[in-house]
Amino acid sequence: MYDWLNALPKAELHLHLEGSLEPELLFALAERNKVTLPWADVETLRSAYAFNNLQEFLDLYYRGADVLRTEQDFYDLTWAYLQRCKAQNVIHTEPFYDPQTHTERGIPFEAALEGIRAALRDGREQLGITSGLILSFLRHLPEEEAFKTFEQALPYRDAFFAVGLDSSELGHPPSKFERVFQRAREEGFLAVAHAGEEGPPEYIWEALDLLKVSRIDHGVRAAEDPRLIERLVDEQIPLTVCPLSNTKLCVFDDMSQHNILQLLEQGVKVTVNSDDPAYFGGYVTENFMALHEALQMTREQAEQLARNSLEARLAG
Ligand code: ES4
Ligand code: ZN
Repeated sequence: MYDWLNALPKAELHLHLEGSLEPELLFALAERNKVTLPWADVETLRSAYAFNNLQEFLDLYYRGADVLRTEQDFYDLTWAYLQRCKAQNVIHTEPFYDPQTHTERGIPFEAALEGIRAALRDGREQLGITSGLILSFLRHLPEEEAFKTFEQALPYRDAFFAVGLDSSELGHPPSKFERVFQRAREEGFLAVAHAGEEGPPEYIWEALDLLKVSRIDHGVRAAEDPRLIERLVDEQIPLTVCPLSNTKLCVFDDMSQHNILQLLEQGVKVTVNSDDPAYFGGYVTENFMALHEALQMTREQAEQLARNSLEARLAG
């Protein structure tokens, strides 16, 4: 089944480039940049990948991202991810990156964006993988900081096609970013947002009505609101669901509790994605495989999920 799932042509629509930083590359970059790490070795770091909630994960994710310093580092990170795409027949990807994770540490805005852009271009030319980059705002920071980040990005407007919203969800509703998203849309960018991962269905309504997003990232808590499900089905609004992420961050106690196949059978346009594969135990194929093992996902369901991912593309 693994090989069959791996061979399905797929698009990945929910992937944080910083979350694809494997421990081996993290240690290599730390050495290259003379960064001292709090973990003795790769195994010690891997053993720290146990989380009770989103915030515990984010604390480690931001700590890990500190080894990313130069344009070459961002190139190497993105290129390594694209190699994984190639190996799993991911023919199209729309990754996020968080500029503020890096500018807050004094890394020049251009270093991250130029390194990522160059790798995505080489991915198109050398691997045949199409892509579009999503510039994502950190929602735990003030809207004013998101505005500054967007203004910094405008001179590089050809490098990304959409804005996104991620980081700590609870207490930071989409409404906090209504104005910066309006500005981005006026400049011609599409919008997506994480909503309904840990946050309530109301946050999904806000993302749709106030931020006017084209997709919802996660969105699994929509299941608590029948009217919202009806809307998602009527308007065929895609959800970028991340099964291994949801179990690693205790959104569901166990994969057998995951609701993605129920949403699929209700007619919601759900897709399968890896989120932060280096931290959550696998790339897209491993996420499909987990659904097969825990939920007896059929080949027909897998084909529908893969088809949904291709249909939910927004870039290219
Ligand atoms: C994230 Cl799983 C998740 N949720 C929200 N923000 C994130 N940034 C990276 N991974
Ligand atoms: Zn995410």
